Amino acid sequence: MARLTIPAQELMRSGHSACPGCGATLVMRYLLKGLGERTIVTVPACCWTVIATPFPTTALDVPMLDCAFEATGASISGLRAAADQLGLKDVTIVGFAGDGGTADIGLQALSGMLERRTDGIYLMYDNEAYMNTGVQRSGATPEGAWTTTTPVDEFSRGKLEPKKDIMAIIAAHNPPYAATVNVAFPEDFVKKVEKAKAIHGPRFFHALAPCPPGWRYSSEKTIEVARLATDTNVFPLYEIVDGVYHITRKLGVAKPVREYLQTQGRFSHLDDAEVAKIQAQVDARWKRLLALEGLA
Ligand SMILES: Cc1ncc(C[n+]2csc(CCOP(=O)(O)OP(=O)(O)O)c2C)c(N)n1
Ligand code: SF4
Ligand SMILES: [Mg+2]
Repeated sequence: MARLTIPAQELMRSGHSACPGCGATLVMRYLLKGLGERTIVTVPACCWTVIATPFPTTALDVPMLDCAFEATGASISGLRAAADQLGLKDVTIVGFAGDGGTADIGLQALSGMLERRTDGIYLMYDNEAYMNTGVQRSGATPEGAWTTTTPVDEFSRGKLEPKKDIMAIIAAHNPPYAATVNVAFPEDFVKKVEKAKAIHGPRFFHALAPCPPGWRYSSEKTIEVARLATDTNVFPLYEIVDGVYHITRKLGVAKPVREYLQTQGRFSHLDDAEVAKIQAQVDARWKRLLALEGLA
């Protein structure tokens, strides 16, 4: 049965500099609730470097290192080696990076960390674009979405290419644990983090992080948008434990993808045919996931 409470301890403070309704702040909050205070966080260039550290303050009650945009995976490995040298065996090292810093420029360092079997956690918070620099498309931006570099005009209909499947890339490295998490389902989120914390080796989270200004919706709707992402099967919740897939939220009948798309201005230009195409893609991905689960 799903647990109905999450740890009360707050390791992320109020007074940070995120936009109202920022999903990425909730991602950090729930991650740290699951990991506890014996944690060191490394963060590359992204919204979160700005959120956490408006000088001379910090929004975190754990140590945080700023690393280069492309270097999160290497930074996790380095911190792990340093912690081991100092005898800090009980400290969890976690990299906290955006989709641009993970699925694009940081992919090589992430792959290296996974291949070296570094004992650390990598979380990609996915707001589906380069938000900190002004909503440019990333490899994780979904097909059809408006961004400032995938405009909607007489030449273009938003992003023309499909979203990169980061979980498939991670799965190909055979880590002991990988999971998707969503801020609309905090019990599921924290439970997965606690489970990952108890495992050794490279672990990965793909976290959905709705972004009001980038996705063009009103800031009080973050949880509604996030919940719809999962309940339409756009962002399924699942874990992969030693190669075995397990879907952690399954509705009898998923909601139509249109319900999710219409909450956000970045999709407001889509016509019926384009929505039907996205629905078909979501259905195909869900079917593939069910098949992967069935392999267990
Ligand atoms: C090598 C390098 N190139 C470009 C930048 C500029 N830059 C800083 S943050 C950022 C976007 C990060 O996007 P993402 O990782 O998705 O995080 P988000 O801003 O969306 O939170 C870019 C391009 C940089 N800091 N370093
Ligand atoms: S731009 Fe988006 S991800 Fe960045 S702080 Fe604002 S809401 Fe959060
Ligand atoms: Mg991003």
